[in-house]
Amino acid sequence: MKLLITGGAGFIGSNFVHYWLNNYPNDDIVNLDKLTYAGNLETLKDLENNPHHQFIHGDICDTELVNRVIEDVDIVVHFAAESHVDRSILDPTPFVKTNVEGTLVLLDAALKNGKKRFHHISTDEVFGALSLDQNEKFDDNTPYNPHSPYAASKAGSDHLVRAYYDTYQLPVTISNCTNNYGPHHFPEKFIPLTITNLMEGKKIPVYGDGLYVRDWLYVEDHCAAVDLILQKGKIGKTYLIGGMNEGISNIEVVKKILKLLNKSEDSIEYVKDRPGHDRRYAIDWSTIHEELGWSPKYSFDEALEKTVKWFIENEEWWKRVKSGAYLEYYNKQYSQ
Ligand code: NAD
Ligand code: TDX
Repeated sequence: MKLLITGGAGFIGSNFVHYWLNNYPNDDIVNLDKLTYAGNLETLKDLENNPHHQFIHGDICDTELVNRVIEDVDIVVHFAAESHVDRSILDPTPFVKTNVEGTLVLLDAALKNGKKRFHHISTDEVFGALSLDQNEKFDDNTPYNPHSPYAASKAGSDHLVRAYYDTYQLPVTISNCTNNYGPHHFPEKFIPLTITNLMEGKKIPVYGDGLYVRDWLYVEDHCAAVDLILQKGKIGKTYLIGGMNEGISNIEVVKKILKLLNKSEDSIEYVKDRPGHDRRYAIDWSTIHEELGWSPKYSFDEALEKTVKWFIENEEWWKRVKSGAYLEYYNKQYSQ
């Protein structure tokens, strides 16, 4: 089987490429990635001589290129996106371009090249926010209510994918997943930023009161869920994927990492809140559990420890990421 993976040099895409080639070493992967600030070829170094992995440096908005690379693949797994909420607040334009227009280019190419099987990777942020004082979760019936430009652009892409199924019968599936964490996570996101800042002796910028809640899922568990959807998922269906740790606030996450790294709470610095900050996310993943037999393998404490260990052992990787272009953005984001 031959897969087109978009965004396979980013955090989840690169984990998925490695997951797939470990589990299905005879399959072929074409990895199309624009290498924005978030794409990192160093993450794919170990695959340089693997004849089953072909990297193509290119933009999913490039219609001609996309039509060329999609021609002989069996499945498209679409990860490529602008993915950081704070960046979308500073400038929404690239989010609409890549997340909405880029998805449309891919869908159209998938349709015109023989109705390719298409899996779209999306997020729980399309559903908006839950409150702290209720136990409810996002489920299969939750309506879309995105708040950030990032979430709105992902919602737009989800609607387009569904429209290509309803209108043209393109064989699609969609997954909306909660916050991932794990190896090769770009250190602008909360967990890797916290770990690497502590390792550098810097403060941890905690937004607002720090009581925001995310439903964290180890990236390998996300990859396994997508694998099952590709193998057994019902065409036209959306699957919700989530973690096992509802209720853990950002400040509790920080405290767990402080403990793992043997650091004191003096490193915590409360900073200006994110505008439109969603209070809580939590996903009811009972459908994918009952229908496809998926459940997360890792507890939060176990996989957080694994993640911290990975960052300790791979200092060279994240130090190179944190230098150069990344610092320019970092200073702009935290200058107040
Ligand atoms: P990331 O920012 O780490 O990686 C995105 C990758 O896409 C990068 O390699 C980048 O170079 C590439 N890319 C960006 N624009 C492109 C374009 N126009 N053409 C080709 N490639 C382009 O993102 P991530 O965290 O790995 O997220 C991957 C996907 O998963 C995204 O669709 C995101 O919305 C979704 N998602 C992420 C999370 C999470 O917690 N990170 C949770 C749920 C869903
Ligand atoms: O410096 C920070 N301080 C802080 O308190 C940063 C970067 C974040 N935070 C908070 C904001 C959130 O409540 O931590 C929480 C997690 O923030 P992010 O890592 O930016 O993730 P989030 O905004 O929740 O979105 C992530 O999960 C869903 C991914 O970036 C998205 O791509 C995915 O769709």
